[in-house]
Amino acid sequence: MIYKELKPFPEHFLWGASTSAYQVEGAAAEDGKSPSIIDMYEHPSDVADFSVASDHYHRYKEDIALFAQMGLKAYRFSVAWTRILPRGTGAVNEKGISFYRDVIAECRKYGIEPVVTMYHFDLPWCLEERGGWGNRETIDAFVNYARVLFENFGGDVRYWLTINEQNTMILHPGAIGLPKGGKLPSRKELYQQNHHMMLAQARTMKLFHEMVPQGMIGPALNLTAMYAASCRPEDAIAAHNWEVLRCWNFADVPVYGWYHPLAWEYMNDRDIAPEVQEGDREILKDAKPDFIAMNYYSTATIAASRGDASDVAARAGDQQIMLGEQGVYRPAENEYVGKTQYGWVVDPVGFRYTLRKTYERYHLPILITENGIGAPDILEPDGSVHDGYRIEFIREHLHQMRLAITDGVEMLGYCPWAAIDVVSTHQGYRKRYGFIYVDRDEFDLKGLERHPKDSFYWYQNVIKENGESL
Ligand code: BGP
Repeated sequence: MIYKELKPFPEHFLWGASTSAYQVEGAAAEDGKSPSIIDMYEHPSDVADFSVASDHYHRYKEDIALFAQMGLKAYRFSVAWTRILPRGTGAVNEKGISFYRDVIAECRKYGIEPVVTMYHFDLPWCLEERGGWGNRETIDAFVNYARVLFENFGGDVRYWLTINEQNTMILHPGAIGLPKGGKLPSRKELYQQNHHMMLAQARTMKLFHEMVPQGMIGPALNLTAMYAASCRPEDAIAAHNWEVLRCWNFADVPVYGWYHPLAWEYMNDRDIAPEVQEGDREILKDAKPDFIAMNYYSTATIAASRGDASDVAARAGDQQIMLGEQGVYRPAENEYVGKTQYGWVVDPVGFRYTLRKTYERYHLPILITENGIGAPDILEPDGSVHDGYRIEFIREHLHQMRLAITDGVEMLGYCPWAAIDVVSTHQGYRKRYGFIYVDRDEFDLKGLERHPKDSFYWYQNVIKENGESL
């Protein structure tokens, strides 16, 4: 669609940026925080763990001052459950509450809207030992945690995200990590965990609307439109299979209250459908999100399954993410898109396409909670960092978002990954995403000084002009 004129970005658009607790805070065992599953994961020996990360726990004032200088209108961060409730439930750790209260106050001081993720991959380890998300008691534990958050921060935080990338946790559990000596759950177990997370999320959204009526809450999913590898009808079916199983099945439950019909039949056929107890359907039907939070990095291109083991292959440059499923779909190459040096597809037009499909399906406003490019940025001797590739990446995505807005998609804001350099989920510290460089290496912590990158100044200008020149 070519338009005579592009619509502007909305007046109160949330120009923001994101982080998550375990990737930025450090202080992994300080002030009463207990270990989460993330702290217990086995790290490949050549990448940083999360014990110090970017030391944001001690430097949040300096960091938020820099975010303010960049002009951010929103800062998306996650709360570590293990700081608030070190035993998963029970006694509240006041030091944890006061840390996040200070972070929120610091944001407010500069007019930055805090956007809070309640759960970003980091289940308390003590709950994992009792069966984790496989145990229905974890649903109650999560809702209790939610209540503590709403009681303490509900008055100061308007935008809330329930669970980050539930679809990644269920579909690619190996990408998040494995406990030392542990093994991956079976797919049957994973879809049962998924069902419990869905119930926890639904009960939390309902509670939220009772306790924080002026706020907005939504799930944060990694959404990706799929292309068929050719106009062969079987490729179209396979692309639809994977789009449903990877994306819509995870957003349909919070929005419509039940699983996508295709996904439900697929789970039944493979004997991996969750056990559903009496009352579960009502719980799922009873809750509604106010918006969809979307993490978008890339699209995928899909061909028909050949029905044998050759359907499955590791994602280029990343042995921990397996793509393809026998009898469902196989990954294919796309000559029309780019790739990062980590093998992730770069597809700004696919961003517009994914936004259109998501909005068309749910008719809910969309908040982008992640989008960005990982690269081993170089700190120059004069303290500058020339990350023109990041500027290019974000500029193109924002241009496509503006086209999507012109297409009629309702957008709340854009919080790319990441506000500041953080530890990558499984590829360490050399894979950087931030607008602000943190001077540390994989193992040498150096001085952890902060240096705005070129993208920092570029984004500052974008925010100042409300995206007018994009
Ligand atoms: C998303 C996660 C983030 C972040 C990002 C980049 O899936 O929500 O926590 O890690 O991906 O991925 P990575 O760190 O693997 O490069």
